[in-house]
Amino acid sequence: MEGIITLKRIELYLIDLPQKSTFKSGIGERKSKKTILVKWIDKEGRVGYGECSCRPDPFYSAEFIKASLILIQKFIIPRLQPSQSYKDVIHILNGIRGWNFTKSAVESAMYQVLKQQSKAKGLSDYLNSDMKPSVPVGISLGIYDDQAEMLDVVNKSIDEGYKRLKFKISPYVNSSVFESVYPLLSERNVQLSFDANGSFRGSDLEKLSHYTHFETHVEQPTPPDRFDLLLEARRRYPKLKICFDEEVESIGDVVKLHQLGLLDELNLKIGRVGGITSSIEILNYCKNHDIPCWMGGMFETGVGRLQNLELAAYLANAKANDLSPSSRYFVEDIISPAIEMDNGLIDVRKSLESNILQEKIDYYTLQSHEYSLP
Ligand code: OSB
Ligand code: MG
Repeated sequence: MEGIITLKRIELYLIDLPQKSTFKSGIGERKSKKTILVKWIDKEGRVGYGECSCRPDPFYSAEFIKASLILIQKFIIPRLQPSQSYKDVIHILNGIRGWNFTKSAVESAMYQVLKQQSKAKGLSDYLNSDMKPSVPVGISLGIYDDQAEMLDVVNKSIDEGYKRLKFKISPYVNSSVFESVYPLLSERNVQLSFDANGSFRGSDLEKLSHYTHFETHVEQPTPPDRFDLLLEARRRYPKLKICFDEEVESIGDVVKLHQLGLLDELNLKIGRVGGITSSIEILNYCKNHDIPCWMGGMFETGVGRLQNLELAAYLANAKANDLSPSSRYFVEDIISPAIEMDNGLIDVRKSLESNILQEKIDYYTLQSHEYSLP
């Protein structure tokens, strides 16, 4: 990304957006989405929003919402200038080790401003591809204690047109519950996949192998730093297909896992890899090496979701992205119109014309802060 960016004011919002229902995974339960919004206002009055989509606790990544707020206040804002190049800001952000979701929120806010400048190049220049008119959507489903309830959700999701159903799993989930789901999906040409969120350890590899029956990927089977367990699992169960999530935080992680022969597929989350610039580098690497890649999600509000959608629009071969419509998550979203899905597809142009509603942000704000530059 290139260009000069001015900065007049930064506003930070900690908001709490009520969810429609509770979501349970191997990580925990959640009933609402706490998130930080970064609002970048330049000297011309252009406005850009970015979302920090990490969790409110350190159970998915080391970052958590309230700490992100402190990082931005203490270590990012004091280093920003009234005028600087996009690359200068990336350099400042890269000087901070870790904190990818937080850095990504700042980059997205700045990127949304850059996009409004007439000389700015578009993503198609950086990704060497054209924007697709629509993107296919998959749904990420929590762990259900009740099988009848799960089947109900499965049937509903199929009827809504989702292209993929992704089930959260752990060593405590009995893989046989999916035997009845599998035919329902293949009958309707819907893809099945699993997400273990790193829950399988060395003694669970045999249990992990049960998922090879379903001829699909398991996302993040083992804890993020245990590629040794994956090499062992791969040796024992050659049919195991691995998709990475938590373990990939940078281009270096992608190259390492690819060179180890483990990277069958990548779930790319912009926040997890530290922002748009890093995502572009990773997407180009995946394209050059024929590694299937799709956009993941963190149950973002509309602000983060629009950013995910914008990148997803350049993934020519993704079968499904974790990009459910707003109505799946929230009682009401903070963008208008809300993101809608039609038969498993999201209309890119229409959605990207959505407006971010400051009055809704204010309504759901728990805390806000404002910083003006000279
Ligand atoms: O593992 O992909 C994950 C949400 C929060 C933390 C981790 C994950 C997820 C999802 C959400 O699966 C997918 C979505 O936003 O629809
Ligand atoms: Mg995942």
